Amino acid sequence: MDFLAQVNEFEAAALLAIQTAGDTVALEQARIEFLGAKNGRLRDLQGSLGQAPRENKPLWGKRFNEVKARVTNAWEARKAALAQPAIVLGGVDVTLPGVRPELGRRHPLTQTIAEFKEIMGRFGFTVVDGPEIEDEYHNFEALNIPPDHPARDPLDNFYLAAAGCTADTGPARLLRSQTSTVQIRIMERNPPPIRIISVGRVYRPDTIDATHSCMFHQMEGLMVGAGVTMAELKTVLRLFARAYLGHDVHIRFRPSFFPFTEPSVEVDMSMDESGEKWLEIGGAGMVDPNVLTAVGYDPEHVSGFAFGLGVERFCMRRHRIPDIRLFYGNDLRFLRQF
Ligand code: FA5
Repeated sequence: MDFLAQVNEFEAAALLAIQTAGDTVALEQARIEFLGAKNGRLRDLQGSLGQAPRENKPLWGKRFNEVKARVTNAWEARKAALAQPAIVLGGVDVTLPGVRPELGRRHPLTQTIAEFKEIMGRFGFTVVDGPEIEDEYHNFEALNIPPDHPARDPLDNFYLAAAGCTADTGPARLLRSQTSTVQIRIMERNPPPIRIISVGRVYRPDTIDATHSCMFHQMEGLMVGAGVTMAELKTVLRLFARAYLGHDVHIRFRPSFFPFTEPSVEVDMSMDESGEKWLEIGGAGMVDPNVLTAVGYDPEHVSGFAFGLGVERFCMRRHRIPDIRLFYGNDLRFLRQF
């Protein structure tokens, strides 16, 4: 644990012990443990501070002094309070300190999603939402994925088997496997021009590893209008990646295939400066004319681009998070760092 994290932990533990000390004996124990001149934890921290790299000393020292003053004051205040006779009202000792509620914070992915929306908002994209439970028409058919396509294999999707929703008893439903479903829902209901993003959960029975989860988030982008080109797609993705990850990130495009875009690309981001380590962050391309026709647009008059990016992977690169599973483990030692 780094020094500042240790100081934070010390502060929380010391204040809790002092404020909940019910009598002078417990308070003295807390003093010895946390503020004791011989083996107290504050003294240990002071020792670590002494060995800190020079450039960290001003910031760490300031924080150390702040915490030292706060804990010492809390101890003095508690000592004074314990010296007062207890005031018992209706069986409750009103001089006892309350239990301070712990402040929560937003999950790193929630923070990332908010930032994605803010960046894309600056580029003129409006945020829209779509359902997580989808029908086959929006998840596949309208995206030019025919019934015999391997992407529709039940083993590669989470089909819902609730009564009334199975293949035998009614229209099949599934947890959406991509946010591209939202493209269709938006174009069905709105005439061009369109410039939207949609961020949300998607589900796939992928084998879980450091970069794959069976539930993850994608950001879908769609821009349709007269004369929209691939050059604009590449510019938007590059500007977005730089806005979120900084100017040293490199983006590369590899030819690929998606049934609903033509031409299609896969997008990778550089993971370090070596130019050798890349991670796939999304798929993209020019919306296939068949898809435009299916939603009632005229591909002779409008064109568009679409992209779908993996949200977790961006956040992992920004914060150097080595494993996607950390997002979903609910380990407070991880979550407290954001
Ligand atoms: C798609 O999902 C397409 N819908 C993207 C697209 C949109 C193409 C619009 C064209 C037009 P793909 O399956 O490659 O593509 O997933 C996109 C990104 O989601 C991947 O690059 C990766 O960053 C992320 N991703 C995919 N599977 C997982 C997983 N199991 N865990 C975490 N992230 C994943």
